[in-house]
Amino acid sequence: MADQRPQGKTNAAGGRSPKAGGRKAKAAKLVETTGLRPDELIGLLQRMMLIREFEEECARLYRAGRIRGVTHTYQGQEAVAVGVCSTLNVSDFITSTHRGHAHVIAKGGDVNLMMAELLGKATGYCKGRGGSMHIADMSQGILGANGIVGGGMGIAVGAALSSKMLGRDTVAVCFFGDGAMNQGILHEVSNIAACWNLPVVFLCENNFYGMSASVEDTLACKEMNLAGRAAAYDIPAATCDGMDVIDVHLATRAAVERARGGGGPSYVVCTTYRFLGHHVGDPLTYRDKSAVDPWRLRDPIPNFAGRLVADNLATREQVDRWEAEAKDAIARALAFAEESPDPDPSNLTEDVFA
Ligand SMILES: Cc1ncc(C[n+]2csc(CCOP(=O)(O)OP(=O)(O)O)c2C)c(N)n1
Ligand SMILES: [Mg+2]
Repeated sequence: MADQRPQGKTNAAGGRSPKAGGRKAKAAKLVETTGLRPDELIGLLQRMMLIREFEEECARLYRAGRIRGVTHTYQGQEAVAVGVCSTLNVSDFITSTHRGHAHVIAKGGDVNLMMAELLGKATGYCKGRGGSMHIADMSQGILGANGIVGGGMGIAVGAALSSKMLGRDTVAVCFFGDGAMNQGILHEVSNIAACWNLPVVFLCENNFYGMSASVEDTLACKEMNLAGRAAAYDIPAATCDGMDVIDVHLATRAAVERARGGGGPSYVVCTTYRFLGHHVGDPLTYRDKSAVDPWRLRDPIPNFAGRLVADNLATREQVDRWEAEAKDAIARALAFAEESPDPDPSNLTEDVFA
């Protein structure tokens, strides 16, 4: 599991050729194999494109000194956020991480309010006071990004407990990384979630690194993959291809349906890769420069676009147009943020509870 080469399914043409990667038979049956409508499948691609454009803009703004603090972007991992959140209802909950812009966008967050928050504007999600790692939107079940690694775990299990106590059928999905797998709280919440049969999905994004520490160096039991840990709590687990939005959707859907049906918690581990550094300013000295190349060939966006085209669900022209629309939406979000007022210093002590 410590092997960082992507397993199979590589489309050497970067998704441009429908025949590449042995995908054709499956691609021709996307509607049939997923049960999703064509517009829902197209929506997956459009949402991944919107996330990519948002993150590219964030990186530009950070490098230009216009976003302060640290910005962790998500390029390469889009299929995870979108595949997971496409299985959820508005009333379901997610908890997110320090790398959380994509989770928010995929769950229905507003890119205008996000961009305003990143630029520290009064119209932002947290009135410009929180920044990248504190975005939350209760109206969409987004219980918050979190600068504490593993910080969302207890919150997600609390949300799942509330669902159960209130007799609701809502599910909580807890996003976290391979690094967070080693946080102590995961042991505590996994155990209690299993004992109390809570409707929660522990969703691990294995991008092979926690900052500069590789999974290879930090996973004690090499024989057991990350999902194998779930066995200690008698929790069912699945590992899926985190570069394939459909694989993520199907694996998560099974876990969400189990939770909603009273079947209790699950682990889902998505194998993925971050194309860029831990944060935008990371010089990436710990990772071989060429290590990203095979993963870029598996870029979830052009690959899924290629599958939609191969399946006659989209044309190349439509794909290009959707990409342009995503760029436009982010340009509008930036304009909204730029035109928004700065916070008023006289309000500084508002929303301070202690
Ligand atoms: C409790 C805690 N310990 C350490 C850190 C510093 N830190 C920030 S991100 C990170 C790595 C997290 O790795 P992973 O969970 O794999 O997520 P990824 O960054 O790969 O998305 C660390 C150690 C922190 N923010 N919180
Ligand atoms: Mg990681």
